[in-house]
Amino acid sequence: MEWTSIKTFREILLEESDGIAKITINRPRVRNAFTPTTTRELSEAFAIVRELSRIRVVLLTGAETPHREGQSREEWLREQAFCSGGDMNVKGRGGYIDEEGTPRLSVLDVQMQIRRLPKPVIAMVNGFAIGGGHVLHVMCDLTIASENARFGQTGPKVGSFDAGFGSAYLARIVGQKKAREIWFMCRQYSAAEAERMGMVNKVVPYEELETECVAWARHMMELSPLALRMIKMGLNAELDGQAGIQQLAGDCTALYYMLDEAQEGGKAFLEKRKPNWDKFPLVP
Ligand code: 2NE
Repeated sequence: MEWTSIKTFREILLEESDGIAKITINRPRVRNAFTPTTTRELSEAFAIVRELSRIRVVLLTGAETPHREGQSREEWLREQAFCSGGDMNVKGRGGYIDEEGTPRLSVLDVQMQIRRLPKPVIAMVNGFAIGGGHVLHVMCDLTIASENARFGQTGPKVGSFDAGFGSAYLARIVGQKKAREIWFMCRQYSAAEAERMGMVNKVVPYEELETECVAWARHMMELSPLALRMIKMGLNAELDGQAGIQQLAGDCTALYYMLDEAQEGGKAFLEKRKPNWDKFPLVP
């Protein structure tokens, strides 16, 4: 794939190719851990891809570490990361400290953006998906992982936790017992184990990861975008209570506005007459 930059950031890359956007967390020296700068940039990137109608599917991934001299391929593969969660260097009281000294947990906003993005998001998990990085993959609609990927939570080991989507939604995917095991034991799981648990859709060799994700994206791009959007919001609504219903209902309102019946109401108001609903008989 030839990727073209959409916008330059400090800690992420935002690129596109043929209707697919790729967002890459670009801090490989720390296994792509995120700072408040990373999450602010991720939020901006997700806002940009939401607005761009030519973008139909989004990939989220982590940057590769450079190959070091004398390092075997296996050693290099073991270093790769999707995201290792919050950057412990800036974890302070009340959150991750931004450059102005304000503590933030702004990755929660990124999680919501992924959940509400009206387009499919694929987590392209190329290595460690740990802590808050694990939650990011859980939030994505689909996860495709390379064989070297490792999954797990560390929160209770390092003085943190995500009892929101990171636990509750995880439990909807892997079941309560497994979700409790993942959080209570803080172990790591292989890509094959993650696939067996149902939190990974497909596992492929490292070299094939991007090609596979692009193939899935292209397949979805042959389907009705509005149908995919409504299915995503319906699946969310079942779990998200009134906030989920609000999102699904908002999309239904947008669809309703596309009908002549909805136009008639507004027109009648402006023309100071009674609306004529008889023109729009209800189907059974
Ligand atoms: C990811 C993992 C398992 C990789 O292990 P390994 O052995 O391959 O690498 P190593 O040597 O641990 O890491 C390489 C370099 O990256 C840094 C390390 O400190 C190390 O730096 P140097 O010694 O080379 O200078 N690094 C890795 N992860 C980092 C991180 N998250 N922050 C800062 N530096 C990091 C292993 O590295 C690991 O377990 N990492 C920590 C994962 C973790 O605990 N993340 C935070 C969880 S809490 C969270 O994300 C969160 C939340 O729970 C709720 C809300 C928001 C966030």
